[in-house]
Amino acid sequence: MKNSRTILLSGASLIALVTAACGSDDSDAPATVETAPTSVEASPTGSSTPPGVAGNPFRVPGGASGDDNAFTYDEAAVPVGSVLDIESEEEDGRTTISLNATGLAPSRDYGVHVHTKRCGSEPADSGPHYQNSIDPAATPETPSSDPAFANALNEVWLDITTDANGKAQASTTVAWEFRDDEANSVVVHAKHTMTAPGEAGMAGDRLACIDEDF
Ligand SMILES: [Cu+2]
Repeated sequence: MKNSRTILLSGASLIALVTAACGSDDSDAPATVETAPTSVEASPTGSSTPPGVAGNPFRVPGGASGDDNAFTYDEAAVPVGSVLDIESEEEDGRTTISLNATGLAPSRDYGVHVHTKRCGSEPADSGPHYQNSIDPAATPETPSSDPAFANALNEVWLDITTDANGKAQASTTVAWEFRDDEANSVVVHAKHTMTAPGEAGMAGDRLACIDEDF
C-alpha cells in the first residue's frame, strides 16, 4: 500500500488548510472540496507573490529555465506574477489534487488539467493530458477526445471560475495514483473543459503552464 503525501508548492497557512481539508483517512471525501478563503489578503506586502501563498509566480518564457517552470503564454488572462498552487496527495490508491489560484483575470472561466510533459517556451510543449487508462486511439497529432478516456475520472480536470479578485480554488479526487514520471505539468486553458465525443478534454488555448512533479 502506498501512502504518500506530497506538498508541491505550499505556504505554512496553506499546509494548515490542506491538512484540515484532506488530512483525514475518510476515503469517501467528496470529489469537490470547497476550500475556505485563505489568509492571502491578511498581510499585503506589495510583493508579486500574494502573502501566505508560497508559489512559483508565472512569468513569460525565455531566459534560464529551471526545474520548476511557470510560464504564461497570455499575460492578459494569466498575468505575470499570478500564482497557481498545486498540491497532490496519494493515499490508498486514490489521489487528491487541489488548486489555489491568485492573481488571474477576474470573473472568468479556465480549464485546468494535468499534462504529461514539462512546460516549455511553446504552449504545445506540455504534451497531452495524463490519462490513467491511456486511449489506444490517441496519437501525437490527434490527442484523445473519446469521452470513454477523456473524462474527469480518467484524467485530472480542475476547471475554475475566478472571483472578482482573480482568485479560485478547486479540488478533485481520482481513484488511482500517478505512474512515476508520467505527469509533469499543470496547464491552464482558455475555457472550461468540453465533454462531447470528438471534443472531450478540449478547453481552448493553452494560456499558461506550471511544472509539477506528481
Ligand atoms: Cu489540458
